[in-house]
Amino acid sequence: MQARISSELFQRAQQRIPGGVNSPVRAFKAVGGNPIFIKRAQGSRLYDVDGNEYLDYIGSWGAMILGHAHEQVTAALENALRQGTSFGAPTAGEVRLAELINEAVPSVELVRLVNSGSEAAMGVLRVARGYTGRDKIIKFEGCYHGSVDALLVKAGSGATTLGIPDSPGVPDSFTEHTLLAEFNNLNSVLELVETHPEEIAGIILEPVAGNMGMIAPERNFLQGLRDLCDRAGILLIFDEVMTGFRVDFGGAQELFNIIPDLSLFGKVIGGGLPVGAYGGRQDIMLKVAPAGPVYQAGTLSGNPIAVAAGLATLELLKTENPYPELARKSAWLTQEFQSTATQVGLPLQTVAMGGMFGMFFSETPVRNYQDALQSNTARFSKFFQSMLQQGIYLAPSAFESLFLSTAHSDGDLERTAAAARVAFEAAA
Ligand code: KE4
Repeated sequence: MQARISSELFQRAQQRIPGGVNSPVRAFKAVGGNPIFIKRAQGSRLYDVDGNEYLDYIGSWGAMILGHAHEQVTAALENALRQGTSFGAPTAGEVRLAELINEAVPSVELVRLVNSGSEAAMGVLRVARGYTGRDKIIKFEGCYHGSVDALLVKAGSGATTLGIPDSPGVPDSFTEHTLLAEFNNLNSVLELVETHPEEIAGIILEPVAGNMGMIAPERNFLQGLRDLCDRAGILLIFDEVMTGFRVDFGGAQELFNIIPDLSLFGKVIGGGLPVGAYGGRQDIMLKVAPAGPVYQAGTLSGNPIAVAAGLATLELLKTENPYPELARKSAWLTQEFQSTATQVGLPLQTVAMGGMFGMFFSETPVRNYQDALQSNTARFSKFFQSMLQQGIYLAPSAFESLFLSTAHSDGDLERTAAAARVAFEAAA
């Protein structure tokens, strides 16, 4: 596989950009080799600057659920561009997007648009604390909520990938109110709540963990959190930046029928442009300025171009309801991976939910962050490199999830399963 131009670009990039990339996980540090520079994308495929073609299972980390350069999303963008790109004033599109989010996720009675999932996490912490008058927040080891000081504590995704889950540069005083619990372990949460009565503003989690690899919530875990929050006057906060409009149109909260007090969104709701959002119960969100005193602002929040891409994406998801088909495809592919790995004698754990799926090279089920850290990342790297050489582009880290789009055909999946047979042999 030719990579001359990518290599030259990476050398140049490192002269002017830290690590040569604008987000750490893109640097391939965990899997070895240099990142590939992408020239264009269409449907389920990426095309790099050296003319190589890949089947894409990252989809811009989950945003591109309709595939790349979808004609209706592109048309909406072209139309919006002609009207101007940013006004710093309210537009009808923002109202429609807020209404659509509420239609899909009824628990989101009021929503504030921002520009990234990280910004949404900052906003949601502030309003949770402002509403309850309490300071502490419980998060879970391995869950990732963006590069937010107070939440870069045992954070997943790129922070774990690079071995810096607790980043330097975050003063202890910024994380003294951040309490850590173990995913799928209700007792670890109960202990914290009993130790800090009346002090905890919120419990924030990815309802399906997607940033320590993919880990599903076990039975009663989410309901247990809901009941605990109700008893202790704590706000339940679902970070659905990844799962929102990904595992189902109404997100994980619809799939598991658990209603949080506040939710975060990103990725899909921007259709590939920068959009994040936080929202939830009206009485809580009415605390957000200018309705209330909790301040949060953004020059490009609700940007008309980004909103146009998000609106086109959500309208298509609403009318097409691709989730059963996405679930069928992710289940088929993970079953293929599972049976092939078994034939090769490799212990593999897989999970699939709607348009996202995950895998761990592990003898035992992966229930939490510590289990994930025990998985065989060296074997994952060999698998990743073999798949890449065969034109299949997976997340360059064992601590990420994989994403399907409506553009992935059954033929794409069969090709991926065939490539995996070779890659499992290479990883054995
Ligand atoms: P952004 O600030 O990157 O838009 O969103 C942060 C975020 C918040 N919450 C969840 C559940 C997320 O998955 C993310 C971002 N996800 C990572 C992928 N694991 C983004 C990829 C990257 O960091 O480059």
